[in-house]
Amino acid sequence: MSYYITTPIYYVNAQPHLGHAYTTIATDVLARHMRQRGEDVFFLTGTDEHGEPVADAAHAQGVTPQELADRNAERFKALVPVLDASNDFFIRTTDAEHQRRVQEVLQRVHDNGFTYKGMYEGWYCPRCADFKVENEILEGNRCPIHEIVLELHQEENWFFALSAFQERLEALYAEHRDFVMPPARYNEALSFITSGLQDISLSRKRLKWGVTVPWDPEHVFYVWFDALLNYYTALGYARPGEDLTDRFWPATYHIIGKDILKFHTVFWPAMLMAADLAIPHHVFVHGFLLGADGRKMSKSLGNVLDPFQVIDQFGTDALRFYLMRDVAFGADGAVGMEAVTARYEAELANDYGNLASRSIAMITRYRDGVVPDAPTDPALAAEFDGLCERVSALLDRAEVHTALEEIWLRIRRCNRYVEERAPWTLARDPATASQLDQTLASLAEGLRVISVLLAAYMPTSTSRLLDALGAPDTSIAGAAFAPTGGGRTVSPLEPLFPKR
Ligand code: ME8
Repeated sequence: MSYYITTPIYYVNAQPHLGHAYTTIATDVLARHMRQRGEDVFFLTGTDEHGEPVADAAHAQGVTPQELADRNAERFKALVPVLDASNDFFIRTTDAEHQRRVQEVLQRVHDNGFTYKGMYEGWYCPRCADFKVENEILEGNRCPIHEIVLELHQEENWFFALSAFQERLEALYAEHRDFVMPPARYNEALSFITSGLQDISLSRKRLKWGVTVPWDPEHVFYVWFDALLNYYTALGYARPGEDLTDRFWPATYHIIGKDILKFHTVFWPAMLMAADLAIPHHVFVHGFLLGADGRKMSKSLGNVLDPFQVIDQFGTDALRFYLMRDVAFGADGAVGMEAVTARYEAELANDYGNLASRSIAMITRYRDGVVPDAPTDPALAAEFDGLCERVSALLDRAEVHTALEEIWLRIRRCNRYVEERAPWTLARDPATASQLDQTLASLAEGLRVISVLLAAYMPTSTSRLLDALGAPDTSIAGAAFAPTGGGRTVSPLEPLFPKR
């Protein structure tokens, strides 16, 4: 089965920050998990480089928009391997191939009769690249986000006939209740639609930094149309000489933050309908990471969690784990360095790291480093019954947080098992040798299954551990608890999560 998953493409007028890392990591967990299941996966991320904010930022810095885009796109590109994200392609909307395909698709929208020329007058925020409607405008005609004074713009635009898609969008939502997830976001998007759709600007005349409108070259496309199409255009040129569109379109999942819901759940499917293209299966909308004080993260409030600092201190796996563990996927959540440290110590070092090191140490000490080829304990095996299926089903719905909790419960169960069985006591009496064999075989097996399931979350640590267990295979078929220990030889393991 093909599985095509995307992150938003990030604006190059700012620096990469934790919010970007969060979406990219969650998307990567899903992509890696699906690869473990043997699915045909394509994972896309990239940068959004056109539009007024970029042109303005470049102007302020005395460089061309292309120079600014080139410089900042590199920063976003460099972040991907730092996060250990396994994307298959990195798209930049300034790629010539992307721009050509944007023109092709939107020409079709035009030919299909869904565009018209009109006069637009409204209050415009250049930083948002957005016209504000009445109920959004702050006192003194200011932008609700940037608080700068809005500009009254009157200009000739091409319009996209969004209102023509009211009924088809309502039908889409009625037939596909999981088009937008989680359900609260589905309701939000649907109520936006049912409250009545207005046509939207498709082009800008004043601006030069964008994709030229092919049927009216004095205009460039409004940046959101150019940006959304990245999900489609990338498949056409990600692999030189090969067109992946038929193999991967429509996308399985767009993972986005709640700030860009309207664009992905209303404008985007309408645009695809207008171009006779298939609609993606799901848009998963996650919440916002907040400062530890529960307020919006901002440098001036001093409550920003810096992903690079977490990585320097605790490692990439710890950042990935922390973000998937501490914030329910879909909800807002406060994050901070104290919580990172607490989870690192209690859960990574103590729960998982300790289970790994003591299991391997006991196999080494009591059985010369060989996992006994003895029957595993049916009581412990029962605790793993259906686990792989449950985790898979949760990740089918992009529930990265709940799936991780399922896995963690088994880590805690295995630690209790060690205490219950007290292998150090069993080792003292030759009469309990077979019980010790069973205990060690069961622990090795539990640890192996857990690590296969955790591999999508923490690829580096799990791979070290699985290598030490002599069982490096991470395919999902291996996530079933085996009836015997297997007789594999273990090797020494440096602490996975050393004290910091
Ligand atoms: O909106 N918490 O780009 P952008 C969680 N270019 N996620 C956050 C976050 C936070 N505090 N802050 C940002 C754009 N994000 C457009 C998208 S797509 C066709 C075009 C994440 O650089 C989250 O995924 O502002 C959010 O949707 C995205 O970054 C916005 O990135």
